Amino acid sequence: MSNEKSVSNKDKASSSNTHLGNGGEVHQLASGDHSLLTTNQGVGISDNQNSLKANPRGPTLLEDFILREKITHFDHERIPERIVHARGTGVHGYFELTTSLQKYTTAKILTEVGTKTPLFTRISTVAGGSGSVDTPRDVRGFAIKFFTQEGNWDLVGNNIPVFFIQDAIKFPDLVHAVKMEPDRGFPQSATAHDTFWDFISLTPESMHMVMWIMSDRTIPRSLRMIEGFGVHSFRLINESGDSTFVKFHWRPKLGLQSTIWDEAVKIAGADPDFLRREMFEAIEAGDFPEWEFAVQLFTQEEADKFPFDHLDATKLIPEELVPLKVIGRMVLDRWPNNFFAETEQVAFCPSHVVPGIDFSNDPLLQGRLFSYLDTQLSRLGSANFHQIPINAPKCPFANHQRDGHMQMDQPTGRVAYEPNSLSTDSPRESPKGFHSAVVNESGDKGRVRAESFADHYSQARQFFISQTSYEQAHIASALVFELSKVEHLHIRVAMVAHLLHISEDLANRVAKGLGLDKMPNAPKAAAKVQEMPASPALQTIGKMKNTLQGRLIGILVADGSDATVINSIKKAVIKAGASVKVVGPKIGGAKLSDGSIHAVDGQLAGTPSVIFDAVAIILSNEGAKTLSTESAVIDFIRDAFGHLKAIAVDNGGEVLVNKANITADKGVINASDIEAFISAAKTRQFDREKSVRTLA
Ligand code: HDE
Repeated sequence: MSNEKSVSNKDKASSSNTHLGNGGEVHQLASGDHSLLTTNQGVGISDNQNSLKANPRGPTLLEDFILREKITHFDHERIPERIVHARGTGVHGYFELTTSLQKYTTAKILTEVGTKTPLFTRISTVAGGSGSVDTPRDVRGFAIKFFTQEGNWDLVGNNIPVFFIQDAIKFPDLVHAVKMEPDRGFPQSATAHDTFWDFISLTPESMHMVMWIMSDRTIPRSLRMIEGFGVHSFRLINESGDSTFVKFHWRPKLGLQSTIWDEAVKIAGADPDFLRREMFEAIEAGDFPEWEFAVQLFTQEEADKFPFDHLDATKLIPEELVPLKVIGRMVLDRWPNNFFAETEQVAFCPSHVVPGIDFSNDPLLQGRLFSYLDTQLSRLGSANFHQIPINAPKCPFANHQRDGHMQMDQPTGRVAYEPNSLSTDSPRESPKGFHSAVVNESGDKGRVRAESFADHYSQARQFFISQTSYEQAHIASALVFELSKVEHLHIRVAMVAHLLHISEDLANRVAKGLGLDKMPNAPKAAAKVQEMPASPALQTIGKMKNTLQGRLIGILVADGSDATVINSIKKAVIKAGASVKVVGPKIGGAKLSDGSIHAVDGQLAGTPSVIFDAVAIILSNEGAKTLSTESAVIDFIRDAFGHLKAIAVDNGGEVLVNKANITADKGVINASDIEAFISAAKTRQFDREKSVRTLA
């Protein structure tokens, strides 16, 4: 991070007096030093500070069309927020194919190696409103709109490869259960309440997803450090019309990284926009987030042999069974010009696919194919939402759909139908267009759940046994935390009963953590629980990268701090790929040992250690003495320690570490040993955890 605040690219680019036209081009309203402020009719405004009054102290006149236009527009500034995934961060970028899937599909985006396809990605939480915090325990939405040469392809996934339910008809109930309870209007953006766990305890098919949401996957450190999954099986269709099943995966270049739960809670207070800000700062700094794009390809015959049904969205296909094939990469490199116009108005629909890509029969996906188009009509208010610049295809598109609210196009000619003989150049159907896979469907119609969907516990068990012991403890503790917020005992008991099918050890730990006096009986399982081999690919810690890339180091300084030590730490960690922010008691800077004034990026009270991956406490003895009565400093150190971070200290720093009552371990390092600090800062001190909190 730079110490001098300069005008960012964003500041330079923004201009309140320009309007983006439909095609995205900028229209200057007027030339000269200052553009003329006008009404929406282009009438110049001479006074934007005072409304029109009958006399200087008299009533405001209805005649004031400038006031009325301005207030009316303001009154209508909001559109309905998304029912789920309301809180999101959007970024522009591109997709580049590195390996052709020509054998499997005709979709050019998956066959033309080297082509860069523009895209817009929106990463979101699910449960909270649009103004909710960034760091609740929640699934992250991972939605990508590819603007391909053959039309828009929306891959609307999550950062977890499975889902809560098997059938779309259950979605409104799931969402009503997780959202704020309707009588009291809380809790916001939290699963830790009765209605959520009541629904879950009565929905055994959710158990696999429950393991994932109770794991560290739902408390990511950065939006750049999460995976993405298309979740459902899709189909690819090739030139000969043959189809192959496919699952889509995104793997972050920076690896995975999660927070500690206590840290996530404290970040919510320190910086509600933490993840959005982190993404923004990375992009502004030119440190562009990148993901590998990978596929799992399999045939119907292979699928028939899987010990689960791949059409069931509560199941994943272990990488050991069908390996991932990396075929491309996504780079996010441009922050939107305007949050509302782009991030808010972007309208993802899983039904947006291009020729060569098709749907599977997954009943959850089938329901989604209806829902998203429908929701856009009420959110964006018009069937013409595809004309909004962020939603418009970047390839030519033409048909005979006409008129409607907020129509921006002016189609010419008398022909608005097909087939026709009156026009030679109006759009017509063509064999080059979209084809569905040819699939033979037969069987009895009915409201039924396939027998092959009956196994609700085997993959939940596989997930749990695949985790490191640290992660297992986090899952057990998250369950204890969440269920401790549930008021009804029978719900807590019912959940523990389900856990017995997943892992007796887990059930015991949670029961103990909840203080249950006796272990309930496990509910009857609809299918026998299968023993599946551990899959290390399901871990989070195992996918953490041993790197400082993407990590943020905080250096706490005060007047008198040693300039040489500070500068050498800064230099070394930046060289290793990290960013640095300096924290001090005063935003005006700190006068260091050599007399220089070092700029400060954050004032102590507003910049707790939770926002950093590792910290250095560099203080003179005098500085340490002055700060020793500041609870913010003690919290800074205690939290860094409690959140398993590396801490570098010089003599002054050590005084405060002692004052914070911390028993130093190998993650507390003398600031002179920069190499040791860098190596510890690349990870977390997971072994320390048992000394700082009781985990279940
Ligand atoms: Fe969604 N979901 N969803 N969902 N979903 C929406 O569409 C829905 C599901 C996902 O950044 C809504 O535009 C149903 C699975 C993401 O704008 C809505 C079902 C997965 C986003 C909707 C599901 C998702 C949404 C709300 C069960 C992962 C945010 C606003 C059949 C594969 C996209 C909107 C963005 C948003 C419906 C289940 C991912 C209401 C009915 C499974 C990432 O249409």
